[in-house]
Amino acid sequence: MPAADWKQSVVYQIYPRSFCDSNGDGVGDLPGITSRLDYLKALGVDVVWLSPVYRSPNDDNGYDISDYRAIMDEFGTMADFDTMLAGMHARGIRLMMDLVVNHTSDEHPWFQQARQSRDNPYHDYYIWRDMPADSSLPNNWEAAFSGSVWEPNPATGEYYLHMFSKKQPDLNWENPKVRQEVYALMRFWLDKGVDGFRMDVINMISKPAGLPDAPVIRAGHLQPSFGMVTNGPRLLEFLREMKAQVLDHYETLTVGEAPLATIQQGQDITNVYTGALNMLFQFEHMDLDAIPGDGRGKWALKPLALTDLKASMSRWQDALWQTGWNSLYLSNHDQPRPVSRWGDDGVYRVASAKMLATFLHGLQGTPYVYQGEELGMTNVRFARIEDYRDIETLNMYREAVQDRHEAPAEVLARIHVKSRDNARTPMQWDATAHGGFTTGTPWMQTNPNHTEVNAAQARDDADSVWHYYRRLIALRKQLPVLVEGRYALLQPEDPNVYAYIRTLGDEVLLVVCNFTPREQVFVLPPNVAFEQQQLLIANYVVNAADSVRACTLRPFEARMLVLR
Ligand code: TEU
Ligand code: CA
Repeated sequence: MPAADWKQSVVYQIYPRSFCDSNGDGVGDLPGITSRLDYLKALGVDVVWLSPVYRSPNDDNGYDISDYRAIMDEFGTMADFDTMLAGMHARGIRLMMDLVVNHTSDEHPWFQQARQSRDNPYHDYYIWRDMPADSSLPNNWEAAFSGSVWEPNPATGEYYLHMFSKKQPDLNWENPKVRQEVYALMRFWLDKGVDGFRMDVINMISKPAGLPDAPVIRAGHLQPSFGMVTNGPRLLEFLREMKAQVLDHYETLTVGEAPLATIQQGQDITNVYTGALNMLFQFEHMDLDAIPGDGRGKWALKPLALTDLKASMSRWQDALWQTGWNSLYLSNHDQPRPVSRWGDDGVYRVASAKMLATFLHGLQGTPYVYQGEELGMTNVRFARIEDYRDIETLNMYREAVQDRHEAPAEVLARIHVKSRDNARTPMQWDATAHGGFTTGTPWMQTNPNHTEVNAAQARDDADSVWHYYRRLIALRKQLPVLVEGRYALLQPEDPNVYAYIRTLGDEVLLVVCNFTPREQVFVLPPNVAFEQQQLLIANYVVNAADSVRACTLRPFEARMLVLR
């Protein structure tokens, strides 16, 4: 896709299981999405990222695929898919499918074959190690959803590698047949008219030779291992091959999910001349409210320091300037709701949701809106672990309570803050039962606050978070400075207010965001000279005479202005 137009794009992520149920079985589906395309059109987004809808036993809600060319029965048929895609294109909305090829489901025919014998032609599609007589593990790697990454396969007397659940065996990308299989299934969807891919944990596909032990950072045998596989020796080679053999032959938009991505990796992979993908999802800002190096990972909670967020976002804004391109996101189906995480989901829910959107959409890159974010949907605090569904959450709870004998209430409190299920409660369309998501019983309970927080209410209220997102998204289409302007941080040490400028020629865009529930005084540094100020958008009524040179910001107040 010519850079010119996707650089103005705003992407909307749909988590199909929780978006809209059309047939009352309590599970979202493709006809449900099709029935809501006018909602997306009205919001103004022009690209949809659709989380996986392929055939899957749903061990990890679709990120465990058993047939890459078939639609999961619960979500509908291929005809439903074609109707949805045609509906999107008719509204000028493009579709990015989720490409999950670091691993397959263990129910995929490739793995079903591979696990039968060592000389099965599919055996080398996966990663195996001999299982010694004492069953000792090949290395000390812990899987993402707890436990070892190695699962026994008695039929061949081996272990197979799975970085995620044991029903998600990793593919062996060293095997050229595996790569050709992936390129062929990408062409299948691109030939159907799909416009690009979000690529799941794509920086994990090249494993280090010898699969050496991970550094020991905590007691016990198993150690966090993501860092061992997220920058493999042949990663760039594989991605460049994918580009040459597939992406270059179509107009595509691509974003690679890259846990633990470094600035160097971001520059290498998104470099417009020598890279392979349009942008990456890097996670630096997503880890800022976890204690670094703590063996409990994201569950080791610590408050966000705004100066850390400024430093991280500024590093990526500066590093990819004019060479690569950033993705901009605060939430997705793996992260808690931003307004609960970094805003205030009580009295300042609306103001802080708008502030976080202003902060994010003012930056250089492609903004992503995760379903419900445009309504200011919040985290859910289910009282019982039985109400949770996410494999990562349930495995963590079981291990913490049963193996480490931690107090269930304490573990549940951490789940309330960081569980992926916070993002996966059904979409809140209206104030009726189950938020109008289904006429049946939802696969997961709807957040009880759907009676206040819902799309119908938001669209009727011109001052809602929804209409604020609609205006922000429209600005990106109107203002070249928002797309091309050079980013510069102001007052890096201020722990309460995040202010930055974007400059394009003699046009300066100023974004000022109060990240606190208290009033804050803001004084513009004298080196930001201007004669006129034009307010573009703000989440409070601002008196036109109120100069941004020095002003008092109300709780979570945000302003975006053009200075000339
Ligand atoms: O997520 C990869 C990933 O980094 C997450 O596992 C993340 O670390 C974790 O969820 C944070 O809590 C991708 C998909 O987005 C995720 O839904 C899948 O579970 C995972 O890959 C495996 O496919
Ligand atoms: Ca359904």
